[in-house]
Amino acid sequence: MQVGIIMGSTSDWPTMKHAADMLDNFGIAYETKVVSAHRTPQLLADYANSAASRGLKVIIAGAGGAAHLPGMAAAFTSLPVLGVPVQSKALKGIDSLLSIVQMPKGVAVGTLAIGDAGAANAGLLAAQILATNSPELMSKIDAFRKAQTEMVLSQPDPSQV
Ligand code: RP5
Repeated sequence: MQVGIIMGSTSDWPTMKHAADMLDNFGIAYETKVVSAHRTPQLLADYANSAASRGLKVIIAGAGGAAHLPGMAAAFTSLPVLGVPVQSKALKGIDSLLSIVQMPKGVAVGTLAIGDAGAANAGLLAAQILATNSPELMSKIDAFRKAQTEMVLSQPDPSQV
C-alpha cells in the first residue's frame, strides 16, 4: 500500500470514497480505515506511528466537525498528511475546514477543500506526490490533465445550448 486513507467515522466514507476513486484511476494501491482522533486515540497513534515502516508514503485523513484527525496524524508521522474537511450538518464543514487548516507552525497538514472535491483532490495530490518518484505515474497524471483540458475545450458555447 502506498496511501492510507483514514477517516473519523464510517459516515465520512461517501466523501472519502472520492479520494479512493481518484487513486483507483491511477492504479495506486491504498488502504482505508476508520480511525477516530477522539473515539480511538490509541489506534490513531498506532496507525500513524507505524505508517512509514509499513510502507505508506502519503496519508489522506478526512474528518468533520472538531476535526482533529489530520493534525494528530501529522503529529505522529513525518509522512505527508493531506486533510479533507468533511461537510458537517451544523456548520456545513466550515468547522471541519478551520479545524484542519489552522495548523500552528511546525507540523504541516496539506488542507483540501470541503467535501467531495477536496477528497478527490486529496487523491490527486497524493498521486502527484508519488509521481515525483515515478515517471510512469507522472505520464498518467499528464494524460488525465490533458483529457480534462480537451473536454472543456470541446464543450459548446453555453449560450447556444
Ligand atoms: C467526526 O465526527 C467524523 O469525522 C464525522 O465527520 C463526524 C460525525 O461522526 P458520526 O457521529 O457520524 O460517527 O469524528
